[in-house]
Amino acid sequence: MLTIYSDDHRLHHGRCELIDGQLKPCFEMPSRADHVLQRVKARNLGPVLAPDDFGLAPVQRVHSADYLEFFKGAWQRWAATGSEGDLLPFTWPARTLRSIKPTSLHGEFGYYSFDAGAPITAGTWQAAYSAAQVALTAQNAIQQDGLPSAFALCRPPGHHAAGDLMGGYCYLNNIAIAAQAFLDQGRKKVAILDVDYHHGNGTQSIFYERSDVLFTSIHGDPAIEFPFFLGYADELGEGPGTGYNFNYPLPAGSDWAAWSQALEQACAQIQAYDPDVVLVSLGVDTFKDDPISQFKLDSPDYLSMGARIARLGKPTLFVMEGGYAVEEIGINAVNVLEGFETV
Ligand code: SP5
Ligand code: ZN
Repeated sequence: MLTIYSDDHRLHHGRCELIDGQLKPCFEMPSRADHVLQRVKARNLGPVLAPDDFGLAPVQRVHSADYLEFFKGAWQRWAATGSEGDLLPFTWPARTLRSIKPTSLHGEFGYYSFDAGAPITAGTWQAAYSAAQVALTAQNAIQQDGLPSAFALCRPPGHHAAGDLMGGYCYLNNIAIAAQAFLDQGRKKVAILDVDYHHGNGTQSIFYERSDVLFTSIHGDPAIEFPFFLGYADELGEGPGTGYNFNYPLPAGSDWAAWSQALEQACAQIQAYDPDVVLVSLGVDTFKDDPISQFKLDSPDYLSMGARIARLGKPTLFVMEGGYAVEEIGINAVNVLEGFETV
């Protein structure tokens, strides 16, 4: 399988996040991508190529112009104040407050984010821009070159980012940008399968009122798990999108037996939809030793996951999302890709 990868991910390295009442080093760190790349090479998965540059136009198909302008310019505004720490938001337009856009940097950051889990550093824009290009280049390999599958080794991840919101370690929604590119290049129906431990709230929201993108997600029950405020089973889409959104929230402690039942249901929906292409939000934070998650998948389970996805029989784009057990992230992610290739 072809892998697309850019070293630019290193330009994004947030210092700390608030977790269990403590400031800890960011779990979403550069070594994550290094371990995945190492494993891709160690297993001879296939060629590794740098991304092409498709510019901002395909990114603007998913993210609003004002959001992109804020994100692109935020660090300069922050640096101009003489500040050196990461730029972090701390006030959001929650209930009783107005969703208006203030003019100050921190006011605007609150407007364009939903948590404090997406720090902006000097290189965050460039890293996120390149991650989107990684996804677009892998998309292009399937769409233009006719490859049956490809792996976009994106970092930072993307599935929590909505059209004008960052959060949950995500800035640009790499998989949504790739899905929209398929549609803009003539595909009629695309299905997204989000297997990250966390609900893909950004991706869901971007396509919630549309029938040309089927969104399915298996994740920790939001009643007890981040992102808390989206990802419930009764969210089925809206307007023309009604019936094109399926969430499979699972309890803490879910193992492969429970998880794979949800996968069967998601796959049945995807099969019934009969998409032209399948895109997988590939998070491996479902792993039993993940430091921030509560599922119990083991490394061999990821081989089975990949094999099941392959049996959908569709061109498939894998897009890297979460996974924080850094030593095993490469083994688990590449197991999905190798399991896919055994079918
Ligand atoms: C892309 C992705 O996987 N983003 C995940 C963002 C999760 N941020 C909130 C983490 C809260 C974890 N709380 C667990 C406490 C463990 N003791
Ligand atoms: Zn996750």
